Amino acid sequence: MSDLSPDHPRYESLRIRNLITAGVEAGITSVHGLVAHGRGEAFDYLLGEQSHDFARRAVRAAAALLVSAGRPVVSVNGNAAALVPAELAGLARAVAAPLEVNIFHASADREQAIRRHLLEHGAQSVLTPTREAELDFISSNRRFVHPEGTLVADVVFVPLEDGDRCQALRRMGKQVVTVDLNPLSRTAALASVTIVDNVVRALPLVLEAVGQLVSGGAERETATSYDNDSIRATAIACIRAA
Ligand code: PTJ
Repeated sequence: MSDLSPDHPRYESLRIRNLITAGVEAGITSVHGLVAHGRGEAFDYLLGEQSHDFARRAVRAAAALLVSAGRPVVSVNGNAAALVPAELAGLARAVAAPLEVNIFHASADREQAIRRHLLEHGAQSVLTPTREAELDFISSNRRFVHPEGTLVADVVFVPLEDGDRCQALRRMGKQVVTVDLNPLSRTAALASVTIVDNVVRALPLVLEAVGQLVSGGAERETATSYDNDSIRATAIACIRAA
C-alpha cells in the first residue's frame, strides 16, 4: 500500500483506492475490478462523495427487506470483499444470512482467497459456488451457486452486481438489494432496492438501520411506501445537477 497522509485533500478517495489495489495484490479482487472501481469513483465524484437522502431512504428499505426475509443471503464479489469485509460479515451475522462468494471473472483461487479474507474479518462461515447448483436465466460464471445460499434465498444482498445476474435473480422471483454508485446501470434499474452510494459508506448505514429494526427502535419501511424507480430518478437528477 502506498504512503498516504490523512492531510492529503483526496485522502478518503485514495484510501479506498488503496483497499482495491491491495485486494488485487492479495488475489481477492480481479484486475477488472480496478476498472469497475474507476467507474464508481467517477460517479462518486459527481455525487459529492456523500450519502444522500435517496441513499438513506433505500438503506431503510433494504434493512426492512433483509430483516423480514425468510432466507436472506449476502453475496460477495472481489471488489466488495476488498472494500468492506468486516461490514459484510457483520451484516450476515445481524440478519442470520449466509455469506456466499459469487464472482463474475471465474477463478477458484480467488473464490478461496475471498473466503479466507471474510473469515479473517469475522465471518463465521462462508459458502463458495459449487457445480451442483446453478441459477436459471444466466450463462456467466455467476450462475454457479451454493445449494444452501443464493439458490434458495428469497432476498439477495449483492453490492456491485452485474446486470445479467440481477435480472436472472429477479426472474427467479427473488428480491435483490444492491449498492451501486451508477444509478443508470442495468442492475440499478432492475433491483428491488438500489442504494446509490459508495459501498464503503453504505454498509455502515445498512448495519445501523438493521440494528435499529432488530432492537425495535425504528419504524419499518413498508413495501408500499418505497418506490425504487423514484429513488433512482432522484439520484439521476442529483448527478445531472452536478
Ligand atoms: O469479483 P468479480 O469477478 O465478481 O468482479 C466484480 C466486478 C465489480 C469487476 C464485476 O461485477 C463488474 O465488472 O461489475 P460492473 O459491471 O463493472 O459493475 C460494477 C458497478 O459497481 C458499476 O456500476 C460501478 O459504478 C459500481 N461501483 C464501483 N465501485 C463502487 C461501485 N458502487 C458502489 N461502491 C463502490 N465502491
